[in-house]
Amino acid sequence: MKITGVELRHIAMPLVAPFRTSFGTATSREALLLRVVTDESEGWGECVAMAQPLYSSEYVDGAADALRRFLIPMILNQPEVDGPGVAEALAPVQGHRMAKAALEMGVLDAELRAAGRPFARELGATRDRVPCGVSVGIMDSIPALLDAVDDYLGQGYQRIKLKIEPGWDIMPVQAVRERFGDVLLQVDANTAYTLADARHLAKLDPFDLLLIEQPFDELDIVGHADLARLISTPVCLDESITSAQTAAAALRLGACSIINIKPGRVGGYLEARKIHDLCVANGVPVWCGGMLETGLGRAANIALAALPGFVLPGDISGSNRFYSTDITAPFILDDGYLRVPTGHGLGVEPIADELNAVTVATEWVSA
Ligand code: OSB
Ligand code: MG
Repeated sequence: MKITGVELRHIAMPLVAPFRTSFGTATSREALLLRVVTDESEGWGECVAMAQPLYSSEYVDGAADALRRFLIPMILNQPEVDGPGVAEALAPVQGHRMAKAALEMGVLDAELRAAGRPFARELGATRDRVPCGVSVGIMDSIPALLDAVDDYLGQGYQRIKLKIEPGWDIMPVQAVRERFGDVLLQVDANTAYTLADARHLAKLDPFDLLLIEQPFDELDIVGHADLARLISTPVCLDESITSAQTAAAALRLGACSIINIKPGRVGGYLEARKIHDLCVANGVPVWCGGMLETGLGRAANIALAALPGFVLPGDISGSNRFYSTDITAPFILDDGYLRVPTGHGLGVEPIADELNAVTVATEWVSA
């Protein structure tokens, strides 16, 4: 397969409600989509970098720059490209994993559409539906939080994740436990604490949480290993896990006992599968994280989450969790699950009118 060119589409989609985390409040999702055009087909990639470099060092305009100046030219130069060859071709560029992941996703989609093969089967999925969990942002009050959680449980979500930060941690967890009993519950700190908070975080122990996600800085692997010995809540890493190599190191050091796999964060769906395989081999549970994806990234995440090692519900929600109108046919929960797409490639594609309505800028990158 030969890549003819890649269209970069900057989009902005309003969120149904502000999404507050310890690193900021989002009211809209700015993102970058890639339409990869080949001599045989077209494929779609979605870059999960956010507008500002607050969750990770990557950000939308930086990813676009890396793609147009370095990454896309590197694959335009290749006489033959396939999905598995993308990471290898891009290896000379350091970092920029979210940008690389988006390009690999687009090439994989193009290749699989041309070959008539579904993304899920290609990755090794063994299930035809995945259980849905929802990530609940920091709220202004406990009653507002309880209303939100009540609504999500009513929609069928099987697991609740509460975003926490200093000043919004023990109380919201206690309130949700008291009101909703033994619902599957976990928390995500997005690096808001340090090891000095270990005794405070131990106050979460009585609440039987599934896990605490990324309490400390992404580089503080040793701190997480120390914390894991001081609290009974299992420690899960998100930001720290940037590759199969960092996953292996974190596991070896005892920094986590569960891993959140986000394909964008680790450089692509194929690296994500490697981490899945490593965790399965070591008996470590994994789950699929989310980055407020459009229907395109959502379709791919659902395919990945259908692999056998994804034994915990992911941050895999219906389109309406974040968007009143998605750019693809919407994903709608069915009894707390989402169906794995079965069409060729991602199995979904943008609806032209919806895509155009959210497009802020388009550029074409070719040889
Ligand atoms: O830390 O998991 C995170 C969203 C944006 C950036 C970081 C995170 C999140 C989420 C998941 O919590 C949101 C989703 O369901 O897509
Ligand atoms: Mg997280």
